[in-house]
Amino acid sequence: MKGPVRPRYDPREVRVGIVHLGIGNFHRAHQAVYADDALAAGERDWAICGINLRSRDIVDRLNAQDGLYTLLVRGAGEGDAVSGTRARVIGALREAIAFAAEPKRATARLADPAVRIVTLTITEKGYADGVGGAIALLLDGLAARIAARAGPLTLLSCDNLSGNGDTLREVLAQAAARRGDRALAGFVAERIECPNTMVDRIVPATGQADIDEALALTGLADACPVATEPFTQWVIEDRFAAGRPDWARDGVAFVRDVAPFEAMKLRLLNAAHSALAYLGVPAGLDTVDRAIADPALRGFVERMWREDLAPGLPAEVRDAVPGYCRALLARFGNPALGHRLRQIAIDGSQKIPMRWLPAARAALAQGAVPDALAVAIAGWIRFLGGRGEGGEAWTIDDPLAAALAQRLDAAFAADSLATGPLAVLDRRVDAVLGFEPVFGDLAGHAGLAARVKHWHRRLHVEGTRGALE
Ligand code: CS2
Repeated sequence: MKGPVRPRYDPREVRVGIVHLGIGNFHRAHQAVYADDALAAGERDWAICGINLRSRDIVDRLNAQDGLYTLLVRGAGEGDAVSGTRARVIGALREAIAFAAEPKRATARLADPAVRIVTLTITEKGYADGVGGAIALLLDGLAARIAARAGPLTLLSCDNLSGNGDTLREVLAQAAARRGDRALAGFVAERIECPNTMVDRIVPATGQADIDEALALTGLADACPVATEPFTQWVIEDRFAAGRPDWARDGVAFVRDVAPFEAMKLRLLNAAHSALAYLGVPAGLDTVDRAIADPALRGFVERMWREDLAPGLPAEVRDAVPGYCRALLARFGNPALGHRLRQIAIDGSQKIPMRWLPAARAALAQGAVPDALAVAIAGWIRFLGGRGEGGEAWTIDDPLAAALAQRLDAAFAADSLATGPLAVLDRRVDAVLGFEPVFGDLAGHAGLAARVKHWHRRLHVEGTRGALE
């Protein structure tokens, strides 16, 4: 068997220029690979110091193997650019810090003049300012940076939020104002750049099969390999405060405005992912490739794209839509990824407002009811019940799970036996659709509610396949 592709540079001879917050699999299969490319091309100042905010498990595993890990790129089979699995050792992650264990070291890294870019993958919920969170750490780091006169900094959000850079800047500005620190507020206003970015690569959670395959392919025991697809994309607004790697060489697209790309990705890729998860899990489906191979679900996703999601996309990307959707079907169908629907189903309350609701809002504003999106929303509401068509159960992993459960429980009111099961189903729809933290101004929209109730009943009575066929 062929050995792994090793770093084309000596990892001991590079310097940290990027701090990353959130060293999960997505970071290690995306931004870290671009940093690795820059290091390999001879730009030796862009190694990464990764900081994990919550779990220290990944930090310990990485430190035990000098930050080196295997990237497994799995092709879909014949016709794909990659056939079989390719292994590559990534050397870009030179330091890993568990914030909870070493907060001072984390802050000091952010104040290091050699650090010129901070990248973030902290998920949608990470943008709420809280004790021990990323926003608090960033502000501490910026305050230390002011004290050290370490110079300006670029903060690159790599999360699936619309306007992720703008959101980050806004959250930082508000949090700085709450601290009442004028120097800090001034630094946030004038000395940092937060370009918007669109990031794309499908990266499932690591399982034992990945660990075994990494060992088989490379002969190296790796406790934290990452498996991913051949496709990768990064579009960034070219506003950097203190320089950047020459990433255009490595395939990054630098643009003036990311919004059209981000809308296309969130509304076509991520919206479909979430719909497949909430309709597929209750039907007993396990992975994205199985779900998209199901004719009822595939047909539904294509209808949702065609009728509700593609029409409102910005003019700049409209011509690209058919090709993009075709490519997505192939990416979703990659059987080598084993991308679990339950992983995608996590944090629905944070994802749905970015993925489904902008298009729903636009349609409703024009007097049309987005019927396919109503199916998807009904799917989420049924999913929140925690029980599938075959009786299987799951727990809801979502920061707003408790509030949602409370509303759903209240829907099963004292007169439920008298009003009958279908009325209870309708009340569950009202309970969730009326939840403003998710639905905002759409909460309680009568036209939308009527369609969601229709589909929610059908999903319960006929099951996913029956309702969609
Ligand atoms: C997925 C994304 O878990 C999810 O919610 O939709 O992580 C998706 O795989 C990536 O955005 C692909 O770039």
